[in-house]
Amino acid sequence: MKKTFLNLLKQPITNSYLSNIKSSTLKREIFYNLSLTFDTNNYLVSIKKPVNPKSQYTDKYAHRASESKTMNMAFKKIASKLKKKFKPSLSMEIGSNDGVFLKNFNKKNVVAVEPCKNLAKITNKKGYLTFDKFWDVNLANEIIKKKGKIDLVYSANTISHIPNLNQVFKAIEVCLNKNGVFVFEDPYIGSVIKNNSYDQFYDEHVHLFSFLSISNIVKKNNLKIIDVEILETHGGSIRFYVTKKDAIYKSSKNVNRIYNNEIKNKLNNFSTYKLFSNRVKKSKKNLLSLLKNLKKKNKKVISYGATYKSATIFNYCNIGSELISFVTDSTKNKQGKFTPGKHIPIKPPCDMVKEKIDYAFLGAWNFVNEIKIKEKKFLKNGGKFITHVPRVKVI
Ligand code: JHZ
Repeated sequence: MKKTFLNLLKQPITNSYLSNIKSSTLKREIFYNLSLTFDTNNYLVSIKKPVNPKSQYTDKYAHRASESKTMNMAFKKIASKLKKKFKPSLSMEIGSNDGVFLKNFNKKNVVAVEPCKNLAKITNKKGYLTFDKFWDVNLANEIIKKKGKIDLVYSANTISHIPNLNQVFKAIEVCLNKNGVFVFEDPYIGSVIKNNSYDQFYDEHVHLFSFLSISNIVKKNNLKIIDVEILETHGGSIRFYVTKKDAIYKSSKNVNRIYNNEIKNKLNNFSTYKLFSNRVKKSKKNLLSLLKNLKKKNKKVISYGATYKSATIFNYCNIGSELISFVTDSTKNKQGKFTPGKHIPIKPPCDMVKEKIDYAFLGAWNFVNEIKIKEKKFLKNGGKFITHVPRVKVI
């Protein structure tokens, strides 16, 4: 049974950065209700009524995974680890974005799946065979017909975006070699609960995974988890290593360790999610009171990183340009646009000292270390960052 534990109110599609705020443009903006459910049967956390993927993964997809140094390094590291460990002849990535992971592979030995046509064009142009379609059994069959069965499938921040998980794993079962491995990583619900990072809930994150929920779903599809890791990436992610049920691999010790940890933290218990939802309400209250106080004191506050995550915060807390003057972002195709729902202007990175900025809310709090290094001058001149994780505070 699916039980609702959190209502994050009316939310826009996060990828819909607006080019202007004319009333005719605003009329076309799509909103939906962001309610989160916990499935008492398989322990999966999901959006109650997901948005149609066709209105999300368009040919105007904005996010570029290669915009942060941290992620470039993380993808390089995992690519080299996987190549060493599994020695794949043929690899595939699902959700290849702008090729930040692919670039670590020889073009002949890897194929990619990316339904956003503007992104698929980028990697195709670079010489990586990219299928601009949604991942499903039909596509899996089309790919193996062309390239043969696959030794290594990798996917980062994509599987949690797909409503029908049974279809995902069925397609994996179809395309993997006998001893092939499927490695995927997505934000971890355990970290969201611990860090109060409720902004990990937005239209694209249809599910947030735990070990418990994924082990239930893979079992149903004749697959098994052979290893699992908890990562620092994006403020807390979980990485799974999945193979066919009869593959040669034995399960790593991490499997039991993480299972026990999740039981200890009651990730199989609805009350954990209800308590979390109370903390979210408190976080909203505290953030609004901090920003309103700063406004009273005539402080100039901006937001750093026009993240999809921050769309949830601004829309849930009702924060617009009366509290946040503008948002800065290094992604060229977000600049000059307006944030979804609350329509705050997005500008390119600026000299925060010259612009006399007093505070910057960390929309990209997951890259706090990288940003602190970049904005040394701002910090040295008395500038301060604001975060809401794990609680609302000035840092
Ligand atoms: P970042 C997107 O979410 C969408 P977002 C998606 N659904 C997902 O799962 C995650 O990515 C992985 C900018 N920036 O990665 C770049 C600076 O301006 O936290 C990005 O626009 N200066 C696929 O948007 C944004 O911040 C900087 O110094 O929540 C970061 O977005 C740095 C480091 C980043 O993901």
